[in-house]
Amino acid sequence: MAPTTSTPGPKTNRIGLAVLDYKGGRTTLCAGCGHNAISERIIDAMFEMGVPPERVAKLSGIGCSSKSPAYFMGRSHSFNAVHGRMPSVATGAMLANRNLLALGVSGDGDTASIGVGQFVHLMRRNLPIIYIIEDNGVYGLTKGQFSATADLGSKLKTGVINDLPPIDTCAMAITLGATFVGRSFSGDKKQLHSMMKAAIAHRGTVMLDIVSPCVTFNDHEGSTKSYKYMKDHDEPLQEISFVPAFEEIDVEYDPGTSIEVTMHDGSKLRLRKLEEEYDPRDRIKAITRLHEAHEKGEALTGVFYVNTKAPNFIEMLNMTDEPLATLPESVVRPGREVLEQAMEELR
Ligand SMILES: Cc1ncc(C[n+]2csc(CCOP(=O)(O)OP(=O)(O)O)c2C)c(N)n1
Ligand code: SF4
Ligand SMILES: [Mg+2]
Repeated sequence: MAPTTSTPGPKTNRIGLAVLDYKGGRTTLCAGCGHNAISERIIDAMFEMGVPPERVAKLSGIGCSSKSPAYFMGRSHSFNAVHGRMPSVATGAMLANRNLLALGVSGDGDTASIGVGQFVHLMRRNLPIIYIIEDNGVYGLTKGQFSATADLGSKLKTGVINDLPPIDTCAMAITLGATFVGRSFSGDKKQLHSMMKAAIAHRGTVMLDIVSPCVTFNDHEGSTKSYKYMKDHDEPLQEISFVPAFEEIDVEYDPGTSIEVTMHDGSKLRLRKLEEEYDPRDRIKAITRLHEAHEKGEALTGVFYVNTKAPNFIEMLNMTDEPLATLPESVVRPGREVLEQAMEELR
């Protein structure tokens, strides 16, 4: 009789889930769209970090990018807000339940055009959220008009040239108060993967601008957000590696060539410097370096700024440890006597 062999089951993470538990619906985006690759990196990072899907609140606005939360983490909470208005919904969700892990997915149009007013106020609050801009320089969903992140001089398929300067969402986020700011490229699997894992470990506003080519409307010669342009011009500031708190740190880091940042949960973000002088803990230098990149026409990527010391919005508001959403009504909704007493005090 042939010996019986047991077939190994799927690989599971530290909370016993398989990668399948982090998947979502089948994508309806164009084949090759950068947004699909970003969804894959989110799935991988959440799986490897062992994040319970039910703890995650996916939030988005309107656009192809904002549709993408339907294509990952189907077991998580999800809210598709009005165009450019996701930040206020995300703020409300986090104030109601501070134990959630908020993951905002937006587009360059959703953020830097119609949503810029909400975006700036989100950045200055340091709300715990991972805010991703899937940046293709155009409004993909409405057939490819330039957005406010399109570079000066870049060309549409129709030959139209962009004659306005771009908004650098990273420089803006750092200036306003976001505490983890980086730029990556949907085609750079390794860099994006480490950046996503570090983002999950951060308890403040993470703003990641991820260049994500639109293969249908902005992937031609003359575009600065195409696959070819990014492959030819991508200049990373660091080699990024991330060691989660639940894994043992086996290799010593060399402070001469690397910077190690301890994240809120004890994980380590290691940045092997490719530019000797660059220190992502220096806010002023980070802003200066981004402005220099514009002057030189560089497509700079990497972790531009990280600050794990600043208080986040939940801490600043001095909120109760127990989320408002799970407190009993008798506590969150004081009775008539309390209201009358408050009115009396105002007289
Ligand atoms: C209030 C409002 N104005 C305009 C639109 C039309 N609209 C839908 S998506 C979009 C732009 C989306 O661009 P982006 O955020 O860059 O997403 P992408 O499709 O490129 O991923 C626009 C202008 C809308 N849906 N609602
Ligand atoms: S139109 Fe562009 S942004 Fe939208 S799904 Fe297609 S490739 Fe992606
Ligand atoms: Mg876009």
